[in-house]
Amino acid sequence: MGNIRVIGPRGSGKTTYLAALAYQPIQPGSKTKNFKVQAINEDTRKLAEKAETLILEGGSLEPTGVLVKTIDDVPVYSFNIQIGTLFQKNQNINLAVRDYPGEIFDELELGLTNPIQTEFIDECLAKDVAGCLIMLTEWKKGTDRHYSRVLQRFIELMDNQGRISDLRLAVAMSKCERGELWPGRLDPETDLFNAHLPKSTKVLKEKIPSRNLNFYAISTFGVLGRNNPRPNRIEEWGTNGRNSVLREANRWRPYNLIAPLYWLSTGRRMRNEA
Ligand SMILES: Nc1nc2c(ncn2[C@@H]2O[C@H](COP(=O)(O)OP(=O)(O)OP(=O)(O)O)[C@@H](O)[C@H]2O)c(=O)[nH]1
Ligand SMILES: [Mg+2]
Repeated sequence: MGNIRVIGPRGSGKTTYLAALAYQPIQPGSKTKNFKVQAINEDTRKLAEKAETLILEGGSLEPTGVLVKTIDDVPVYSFNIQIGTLFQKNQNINLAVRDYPGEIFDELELGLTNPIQTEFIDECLAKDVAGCLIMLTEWKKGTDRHYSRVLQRFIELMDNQGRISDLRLAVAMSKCERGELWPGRLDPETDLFNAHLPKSTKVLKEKIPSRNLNFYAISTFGVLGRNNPRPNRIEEWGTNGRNSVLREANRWRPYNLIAPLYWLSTGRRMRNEA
């Protein structure tokens, strides 16, 4: 079931998110871990290894292939996710996710110019794609305008391909362990998107039917503990908060990695983690 695409600007945490999914860190203190992820192809297993050798050691993954020439140079990760919910036991979701470099997304604002962008769009909007996870990350002044233009363009392209009414969009604020954002995770639509990215939110809500649009907060790094909301990350010096690494590997507990994928592929909502 369900091809899903993960898109979003440079540095929004897409590859790290996929690596965490592939690696699945043990979740200390979690009694409700009700999913199991299995890496299916070789690329995914390698990514899981990177999570283990790099993220756990306090490193940052490389930005994804700036030099890619065609879409085939962009890795596809595939996962099998088994989810048990309260009412349905062990549903299987097969996910094939292509890990695009963020610049393709950022450059949408400029209009489609090069062949790789055309391929990217064709692939994101193909009929067999159930939905896109759009990871956004900035929320300071000025970003909303950029995001809203990119999204406007993306929606135009969805329309051209006849996907306006049958492509789900899960719009997520990544790295939501950041202090200013963390409380907003409980109602991301209101407290993250309406509050910080009002233009972008409006563009989405105007054009996408509400049944196909959902807002999420995600943090691959998470916080230090259930009752300890300090971010489990250290900012890398000189990157203006853009790059971070994990702070305490043995307390690694990502927040909300699965809920958006579950909804994207089934159309059913899963309870967000608290
Ligand atoms: N604070 C915080 N930083 C994160 C999180 N996830 C990833 N990062 C950091 O964000 C930076 C960018 O992460 P990537 O996963 O490379 O981002 P990307 O979206 O794949 O970027 P491109 O491949 O360049 O498009 C790295 O320094 C990561 O360690 C998170 O949950 N919280
Ligand atoms: Mg990447």
